[in-house]
Amino acid sequence: MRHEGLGVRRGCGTKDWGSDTHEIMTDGSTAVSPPRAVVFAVLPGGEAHAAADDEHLAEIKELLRSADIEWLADVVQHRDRPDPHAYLGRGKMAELKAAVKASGATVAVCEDDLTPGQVAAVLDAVDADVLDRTELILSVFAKHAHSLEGTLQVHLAQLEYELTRMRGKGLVLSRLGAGVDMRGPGETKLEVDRRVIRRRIQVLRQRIERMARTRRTQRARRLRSSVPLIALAGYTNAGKSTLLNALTDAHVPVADRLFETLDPTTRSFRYRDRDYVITDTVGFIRKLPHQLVDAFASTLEETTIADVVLVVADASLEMDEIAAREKTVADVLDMIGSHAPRILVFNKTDLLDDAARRARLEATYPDAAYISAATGEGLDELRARIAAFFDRALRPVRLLFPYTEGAAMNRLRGVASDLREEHTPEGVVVEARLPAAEAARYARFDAALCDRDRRGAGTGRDEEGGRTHREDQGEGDGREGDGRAAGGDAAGAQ
Ligand SMILES: Nc1nc2c(ncn2[C@@H]2O[C@H](COP(=O)(O)OP(=O)(O)OP(=O)(O)O)[C@@H](O)[C@H]2O)c(=O)[nH]1
Ligand SMILES: [Mg+2]
Repeated sequence: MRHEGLGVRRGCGTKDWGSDTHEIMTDGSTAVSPPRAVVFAVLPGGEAHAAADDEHLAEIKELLRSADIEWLADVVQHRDRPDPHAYLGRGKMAELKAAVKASGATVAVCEDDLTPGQVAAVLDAVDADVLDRTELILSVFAKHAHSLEGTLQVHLAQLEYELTRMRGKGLVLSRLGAGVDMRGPGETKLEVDRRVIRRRIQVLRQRIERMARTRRTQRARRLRSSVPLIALAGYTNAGKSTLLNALTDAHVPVADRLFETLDPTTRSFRYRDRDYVITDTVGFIRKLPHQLVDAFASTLEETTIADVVLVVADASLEMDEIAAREKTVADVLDMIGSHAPRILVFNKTDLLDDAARRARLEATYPDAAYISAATGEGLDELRARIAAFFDRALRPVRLLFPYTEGAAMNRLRGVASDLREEHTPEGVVVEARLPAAEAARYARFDAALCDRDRRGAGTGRDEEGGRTHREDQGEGDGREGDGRAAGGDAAGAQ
């Protein structure tokens, strides 16, 4: 049996650390088996409580599953804080070594982040690769990145993390430079490695920035169109993509594993004569590596420009866990500068078969929406709630469109609510409610103003009306006549 290393250096590398092990079969062929892990952790509390330990380790096991790494066993030490040098105490380290040996594990996975010194200490002790929490999360991201932008973003985050791990002495990445001695005068191997990584980081940042620019152009078009913008945010696996699919005709892949979605998807839906644009992005997790937040900054911007953020939460979890995840999500949203109002949406209510549980949840979160994206329960109420949110910002208007202004009139139909039309000899008189920005855009058609114009000189408005028409065509993104087309454009933002 031959084990292929999980990374460039054991426990730290730019590769997807969750690499498979190739077992050489008797007939000479190779069979791929997933890496096998022993998890180790320092948990608070003097005494061991198996149930509490399981709860603590549940998430790291989910991460392992999402990274296609098989969990074999765990070694837990109860103490206030980890050993600063080796993470585990001497006795527990021996236990970890024995567990790795006995189980045939190929990797020891730490529930928490490790310092470079602690990585070195564990590597010294066990005959296996070592991964810490951030590396594991990065490896899940690496597995699930499909688009070029997503792949580059994950790679950038990996390199950024790697750079922080290289402060320790002797943690050299021998693969860098492909064996060619790239040392400048007086440079150590470590300095060369740092220089090479920094250069790669710089190149990646430039490439990602170029892609982000395209996305921003598409986004600017959306912003200008004044269509209400909604962002989905929330803990990974809460059901954000399932909700996007349920509200729109999107077919974003959905799976019961963490960080299934990395690339943002934007779609539109129509409800009571109004279009809404909604974006699904990458999910959050406790201790989300800040390198990932940095690398995914342009993706996460979607959340910062929305008019409202739907914070999707999993209603089927324990109350403590729900509260902890809410805090994590709120913290990440604050960190990325998302200041839009938030509506808490509890999803997966179909899994709440205990009425008392549901009552307790509703009592704790009375302002939340309760839905099942899978069965459709509560979706109509959610749509109504979204509509009500935007309604509050609507202004009533009374406009007069001369019959020559058909295109501008059509464009209005895509953004107006409660629209009433009346045909008069002067043109179509429209009563409607509009978002503030749209109301300002149509101010020239104000019916009262038109009356006054007609009574006055009269010719000035024609000129102004002509300009308005051209502006509307220019900014309407070819949407005249069909508000839905706005969403079609926006959907182009991958
Ligand atoms: N029972 C039930 N399962 C649901 C519901 N909504 C989503 N799920 C399941 O929950 C899992 C995660 O759903 P996703 O939509 O991929 O979750 P997500 O929030 O987009 O997750 P990431 O993209 O990984 O952050 C999938 O297995 C879904 O089928 C629901 O209302 N009820
Ligand atoms: Mg998703």
